[in-house]
Order: sequence, then C-alpha cells, then structure tokens
Amino acid sequence: MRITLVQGDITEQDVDAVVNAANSSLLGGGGVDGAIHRRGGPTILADCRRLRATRFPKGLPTGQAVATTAGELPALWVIHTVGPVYSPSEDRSELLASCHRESLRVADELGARTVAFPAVSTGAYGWPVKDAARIAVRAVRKTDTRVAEVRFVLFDERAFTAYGEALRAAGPTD
Ligand code: AR6
Repeated sequence: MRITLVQGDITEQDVDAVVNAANSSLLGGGGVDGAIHRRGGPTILADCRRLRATRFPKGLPTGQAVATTAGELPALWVIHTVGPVYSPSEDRSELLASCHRESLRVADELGARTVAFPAVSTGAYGWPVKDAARIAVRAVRKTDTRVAEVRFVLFDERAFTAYGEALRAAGPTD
C-alpha cells in the first residue's frame, strides 16, 4: 500500500472513498463533516438517516466506521467514522487507531482501492495533531488491506507538516 499526502480539501479528491470525521449521530456537523454534506448534497444525509433507523439506532460508536453513497462528490463512497474526543487524562489512542483500521475494513468490503482520510479528531475533538498523525500513520501501515493508496488530505500546513513527519519517521511503505 502507498501512503500519500496532500494539502487541500477532501471533498475535491478523486478517490474511490473519502473518510468523514463524523460524530455518533451521523446527522452532520461542522468541519470536514459539514464540508462533505454540503458538497455531496442531501443523498448522503438520507443514507445516514437510514443507517440510524436500521443498524445504529443509538448512533455509530466511537472507533467504528460505516459507508454511504457519496452523492455529488467525485468519490463513490463516504466512509463515516467517529473519532475519540481527545482527553489529556485518558489514553484513547486505541480508538483513534480503530477509526483507521475499521475505515480500511469497510473500504475492503466496498472494493475501494483509493481512500482519502482527513486528520480525524484533530479539529473539534481537540487531538494534538502531531500525536494524531503518529497514531494514524502507524494504524494504516499495520492494517492488512487490499487498498492500494491511502491519501491523507490535510487542510492546513501544520497538519500537512505533522503527517509528513510521522510518515518519514515510520520509514518506507513499499
Ligand atoms: N478537507 C480536509 N480536511 C478538513 C476539511 C476539508 N474540507 N475541513 C476541515 N478539515 P474536524 P474532528 C480538517 O473538526 O476533530 C464535526 O462537527 C480540520 O482542519 O472536522 O474529528 C463532526 O460532526 C481538522 O484538521 O473533525 C464531529 O462532531 C480535521 O479536518 C466533530 O466535528 C478534523 O477536524 C469531529 O471532530
């Protein structure tokens, strides 16, 4: 698997699946979640409502992932995952790793070969970006998957730099 980095907007990525940093309600929010629903249009929310009514009446648990259509986005699917809220007193890194593992498992189920991830949990959920980058890169590299390219799409320069450093620290992928 190849891991690539892009500084930009995840809603513009021409990949099979984009990962959404959602919340348990699956009913939208701000940040990357808001951008995906805005650009993707109402069919994504309609799918999310159906998932709530059928598989997740109590919401999608933290660390898990589930797919919907991608509406008007260039991608074919959106994989919604719920990152943990950062806590300085409790180690929740396993849940953040799980978001990445589970998203790739769902991608495999879909047959997605290219998957774009945002910097899950580093916005509203407050995770320090350097630490989140290390956890995300490690989790993706350790996952056994048929996905050929994982593209981290970082909105700002600080996140882009942090993920670049985490990737270099982890060594070559192929
Ligand atoms: N493309 C790529 N990255 C983006 C984009 C974009 N269009 N927009 C923001 N980011 P956040 P979280 C970056 O807050 O911390 C939502 O309300 C942003 O700069 O979107 O997991 C959900 O509904 C940051 O680096 O997600 C949840 O309630 C990163 O995406 C909650 O926020 C993640 O920031 C989830 O919080």
